Amino acid sequence: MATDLTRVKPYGDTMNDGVMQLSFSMPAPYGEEAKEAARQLVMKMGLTEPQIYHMKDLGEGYTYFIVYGKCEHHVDYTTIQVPKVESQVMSFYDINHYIEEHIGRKVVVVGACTGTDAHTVGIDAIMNMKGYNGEYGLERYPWVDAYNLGSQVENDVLLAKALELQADVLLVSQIVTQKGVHITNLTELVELLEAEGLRDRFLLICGGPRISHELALELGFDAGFGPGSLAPHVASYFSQEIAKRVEK
Ligand code: B12
Repeated sequence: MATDLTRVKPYGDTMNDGVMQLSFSMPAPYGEEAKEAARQLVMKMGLTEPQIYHMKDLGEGYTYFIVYGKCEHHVDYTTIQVPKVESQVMSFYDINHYIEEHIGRKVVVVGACTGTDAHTVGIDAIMNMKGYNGEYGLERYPWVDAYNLGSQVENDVLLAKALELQADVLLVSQIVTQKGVHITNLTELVELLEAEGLRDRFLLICGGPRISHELALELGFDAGFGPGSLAPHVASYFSQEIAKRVEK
């Protein structure tokens, strides 16, 4: 039977049974009362027939749960529209050829993980010479001048360096999202650029495990890249976008 995409719901054993799995921790001491608390909570969330599949004592009055339950809701998949980066993804060789042909000079890219965030692996994956997951990073691209400033870079330091290097593109990585710190950092950068009258001077791109293109647009960035991003995704976008601006 064809799936009805206007009424999509989770399934576990059989289509449309609504079964889903949740995992969470609670500040409740491990035991039967904690189990019952988790069961009641899941029912309050609207799931029926909850089963505590797994629970583990996290120590010091905390318990971790994996719970199965039945979801009674469905969504209309056919009405969903999600903003996506629209550029055509090209290969390492095609991107360099494209920049040579359509821009005619090297693209200058300055990247950093900003604020107090010390996670370097994400920005390195995009920028480092050796690359990530089978793809070279931007430092390897002959038609890109890539400068990776590392982590814990303040927004004003990033901006000063970008101006000094005459950057075309700013790449901002945000991994830590506790208390919405990524939103604060990214918003502050946009506000700084706007205050200096420099917002349109750079193509502004952010990335991280909890960044989507939609969120990036909301925050005033030109594009956002989430988990699994690779250098060619980013380079295809910025080279095509800069070429559009050059051709105008
Ligand atoms: C390694 C690691 C560390 C290392 C970092 C070392 C280093 N040099 O980077 C160390 C031990 C230092 C560390 C410290 C901390 N960490 Co840590 N860490 C991790 C861990 C295990 C892996 C992160 C990683 O390297 N992922 C691999 C890379 C390749 O993936 P990625 O970052 O998502 O990047 C990809 C995309 O997101 C995207 N991308 C990322 N950036 C950008 C930028 C641009 C421009 C683009 C286009 C794309 C892009 O492309 C990348 C490639 O596909 C994660 C858990 C996890 N499994 O993710 C926790 C995690 C990120 N850490 C966490 C925390 C809480 C911390 C600490 C606060 C812990 C503490 N209490 O001290 C500190 C924070 C220190 C600080 N000031 O920032 C939490 C964050 C929770 C949250 N919601 O914010 C996580 C999720 C662990 C957890 N589940 O609690 N951490």
